[in-house]
Amino acid sequence: MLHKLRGIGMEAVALEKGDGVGGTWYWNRYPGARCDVESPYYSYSFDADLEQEWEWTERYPAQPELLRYLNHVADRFDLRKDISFETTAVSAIFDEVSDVWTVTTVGPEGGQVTRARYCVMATGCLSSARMPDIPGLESFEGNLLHTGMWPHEEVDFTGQRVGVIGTGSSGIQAIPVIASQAENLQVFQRTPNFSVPAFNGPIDQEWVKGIKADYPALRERSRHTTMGIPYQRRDQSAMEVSAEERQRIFEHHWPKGGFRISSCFNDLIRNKESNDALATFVRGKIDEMVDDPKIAELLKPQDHPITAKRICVDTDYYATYNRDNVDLVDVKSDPIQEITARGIQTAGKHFELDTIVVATGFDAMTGAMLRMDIRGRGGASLREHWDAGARTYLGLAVAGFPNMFTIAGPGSPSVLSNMVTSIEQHVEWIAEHLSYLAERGCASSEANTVAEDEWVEHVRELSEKTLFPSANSWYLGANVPGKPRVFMPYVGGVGTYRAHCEDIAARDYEGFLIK
Ligand code: N01
Repeated sequence: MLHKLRGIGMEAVALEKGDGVGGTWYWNRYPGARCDVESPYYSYSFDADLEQEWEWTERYPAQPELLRYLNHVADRFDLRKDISFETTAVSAIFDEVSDVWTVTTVGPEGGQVTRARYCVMATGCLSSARMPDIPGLESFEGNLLHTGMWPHEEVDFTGQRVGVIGTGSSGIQAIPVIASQAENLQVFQRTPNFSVPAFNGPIDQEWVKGIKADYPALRERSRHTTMGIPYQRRDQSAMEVSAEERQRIFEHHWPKGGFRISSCFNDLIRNKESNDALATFVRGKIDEMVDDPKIAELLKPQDHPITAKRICVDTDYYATYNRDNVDLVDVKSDPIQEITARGIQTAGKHFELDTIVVATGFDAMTGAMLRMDIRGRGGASLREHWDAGARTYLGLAVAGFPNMFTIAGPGSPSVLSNMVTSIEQHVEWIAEHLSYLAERGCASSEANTVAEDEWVEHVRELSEKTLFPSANSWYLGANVPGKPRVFMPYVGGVGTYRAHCEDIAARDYEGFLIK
């Protein structure tokens, strides 16, 4: 966004809480942290030289490599000089008379104030890490680590008794690596998740060569897909083929790794029968990978449709339970009661631990913005506006909050997609919109309430045509006690969404009040 704003001749400053760039890849330094989108696709497309010159080493990039890439981008485009690091925004207040935002920050120099006509919230969807509400958490005398706030120094688990709480993507990635170091690992699982192997490895140079030769076309294709990744989705229902053919197709896609399995039919997230077929197939794979049938049973999700929570992409996750130093503790039947000075107390047992790794996730999609006191027209607060669930127009703007734009905000495909594709689309759309305002000498743009209401309704209606809302996921806010249950991402796909945004722009930003 900063680079793009400079490109359209605007002056911009970025406020960043961390002491370096990288966002997700700056904070999530836990062992095994890795992207679930293949590296050549999980990269910026805005600069042809950058995409040609950067060399990825692994098919799925690990956190250190992604952080190197993002630092490289920051240096290459000389971004740091306009980034204020270690600067946490605590409030953003809009002044209706001057049409200017005042952002108050705290940083090493104490409190400061930044004034700007436009305020772009690039605050992230999974950037507000949540500690679980378990009594006694602060009394633990060992090492307590959250995957989303991982220390910068290397953590060595050698010789340690380690407990991991949580088996979402973060836990599933960290568990095999911790197990390979620790003396003993206890995994505290409340709800199993579906995970598929990445089949990661060193990147195939021939494959990359092909991609680099065809980058413009591949990028363009990605922009019009459902997920923002240029996979070909089979245009057929899983129920249109015989059971044998279905099995053959699932088997064919499985070794391709990661999300490719969810592209093998076109109705897996819409048709319960098709979804059940894939879920049964993956449960069968868990049986094949886990030696102890009782453990395999505990690891099989039964409570939600597959892909209704973001499917996890792992390396050796299920096989880790075949190790002698790893135990699975089913905290659904034996709930965690408290954390003690020396470990974890469940209803039935006390587990002595040196380190507890908390992989319990985030206050997703709205958490980072709602931590700030954001006030729009008439001093109205965003917390109140979103009291019954996030409301946006296009996931890009909020009625009553003029000149504020959100990147990958609720109501846009964001977390259901390749984030880089979605982020770039929002950056381009916002920059074009700001250029449009500048060309016309306008000082203010605001989503109107009717357009926002209609978009919120459209996002809800679309989600209800799918199986997504039937899972207790963070997409719905279900992981945060008291958070309103509203399905936040737009399920219509990156391509359809982009066309819609472009159409709104072509119609002189219909739904926006511009003056
Ligand atoms: O968090 P989660 P995450 N006691 O919310 C459990 C992205 N990501 O950090 O379901 C016991 O998914 C909770 O159990 P339950 C990706 O989009 C991507 O793992 O509430 N357990 C669940 O098992 C992902 O979806 C990558 O019963 C408790 C876990 O903690 C998103 O980030 C890698 C508990 C939380 O799972 C979030 O993933 C990592 C308690 N009190 C993350 N409270 C890539 O691969 C919670 N849990 C790119």
